[in-house]
Amino acid sequence: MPRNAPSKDIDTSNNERLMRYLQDLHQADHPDPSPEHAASRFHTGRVPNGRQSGNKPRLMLMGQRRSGKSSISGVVFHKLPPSETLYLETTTQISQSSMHSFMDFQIAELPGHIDFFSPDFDQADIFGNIGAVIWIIDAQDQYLDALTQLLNTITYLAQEWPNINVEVFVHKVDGLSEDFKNDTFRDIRQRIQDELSDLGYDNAPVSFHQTSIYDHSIFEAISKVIQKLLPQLPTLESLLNSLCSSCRIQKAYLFDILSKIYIASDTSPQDTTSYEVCSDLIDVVVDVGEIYGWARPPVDGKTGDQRTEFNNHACESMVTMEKKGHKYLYLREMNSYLALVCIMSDDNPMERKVLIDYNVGVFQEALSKVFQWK
Ligand SMILES: Nc1nc2c(ncn2[C@@H]2O[C@H](COP(=O)(O)OP(=O)(O)OP(=O)(O)O)[C@@H](O)[C@H]2O)c(=O)[nH]1
Ligand SMILES: [Mg+2]
Repeated sequence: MPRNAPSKDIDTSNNERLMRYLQDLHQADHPDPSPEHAASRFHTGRVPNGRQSGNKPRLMLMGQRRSGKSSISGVVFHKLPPSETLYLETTTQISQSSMHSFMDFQIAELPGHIDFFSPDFDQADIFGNIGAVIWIIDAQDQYLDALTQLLNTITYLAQEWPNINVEVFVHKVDGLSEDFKNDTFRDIRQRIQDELSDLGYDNAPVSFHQTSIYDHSIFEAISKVIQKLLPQLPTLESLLNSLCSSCRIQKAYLFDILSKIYIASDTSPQDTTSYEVCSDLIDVVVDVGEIYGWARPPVDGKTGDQRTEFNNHACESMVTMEKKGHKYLYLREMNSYLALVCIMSDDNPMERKVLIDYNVGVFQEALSKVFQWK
């Protein structure tokens, strides 16, 4: 489907607005620390560690034995079916794996029995270029010992590696009743926060998530962990907000197709169902694409596999609209690795398809500039 030419009812001022966001890109990477800039709407959180890790989000999984570290890494990054994690063997050494997708995610597992405080370990080697430590707590087991270890790790990291985010996954919540799950989560969070404030670490960068490999929660939690490591996040959020308001989109996600991690979404409140439904749509499109897909035509002499592939004709035609309840889902590939997936509200978006196509095209162009691809 060829790119639609702008018509008179198209919001062309949007283009200028998007370009203005992009002009602030250098600031998104290096924010001005002065108070008036600190509150800038281009920055939603702490400036992450993306730069020094060469824009490769590097994660370290930690936690007690059998807490589920290898399972998480297998399910999220290697497409291991959750039921097969039952047969995983104990990890004995620090193991590293990576996934080559839109970004090269890198994930390492530090086995529970390894004491990284011991002088035998080169801590700089382990933590030197890590963006986030994900600490897994088995919510189905006794967790008091794990909390003590977690506290030691947080205080150590806060002193030695203050740029590392600590993400606590209260894991295996699938086996718990709704009430017990929430009580356990609150109890763990409260204990850690109380201890940290007693020790004077109120501002330690610690976040908590409820996860399970048997549903979407693990993908959603990892998405949030990775987003914090992306220097481009505030810009992407602004672009998605702008797209949502110009096309009356309820919720928009930018997904990494292979891993189903979303690297950004607009900043309106979200619920897990929205993520689930969008992520399922990707599965459907990928499956259908495998059966009925076609080889991407070369663009300017480049093959469809190259990451610089933006605006080719194939991704223009990857549009799916689906009615589900009162909502419409819209998916369009941005390049071979990224897809924009949106939930639209009740009125039929087919009626303003031209407007949506045009604005999504502008968004796609903006993306290519954010990631400096041609
Ligand atoms: N119910 C449930 N079980 C899980 C979940 N995640 C992992 N498990 C199970 O937990 C057990 C241990 O998982 P592993 O991934 O081997 O744990 P680990 O932390 O790597 O263990 P070590 O390498 O021995 O330190 C396996 O039997 C998994 O099937 C989950 O979300 N829910
Ligand atoms: Mg393991």
